[in-house]
Amino acid sequence: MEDCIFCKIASKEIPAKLVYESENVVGFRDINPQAPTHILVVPKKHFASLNELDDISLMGELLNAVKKITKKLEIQEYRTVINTGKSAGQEVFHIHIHILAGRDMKWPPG
Ligand code: DGP
Repeated sequence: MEDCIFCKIASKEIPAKLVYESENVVGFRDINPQAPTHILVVPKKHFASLNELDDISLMGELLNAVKKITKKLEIQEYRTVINTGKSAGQEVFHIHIHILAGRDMKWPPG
């Protein structure tokens, strides 16, 4: 999608620190990390949020990518977050799973 920053990262139009790539999914380091390790996992195809993502197989691929990335980075304890909608904290409207690790997490999240 035009003017979508994560579409541009997925297509390598703009650079990012990639940690994972498969046919349909990329994982890269967050530009503004909120933990010592902060990775974003996104589908290459544009879906604005979880509300628009209707491909069950791709949902599985995204979670599988989380498992592959955490295994590769030797992370055993981590938090995954999907912000859906503005009030939930979503700023980039291309669905992404945050992987946060390397510090103690609070619950409930703010
Ligand atoms: P969210 O608030 O859930 O929409 O998270 C968006 C995240 O995307 C936020 O943690 C910062 C990150 N981000 C925004 N723009 C860029 C970018 O150009 N490159 C990278 N690597 N991360 C970005």
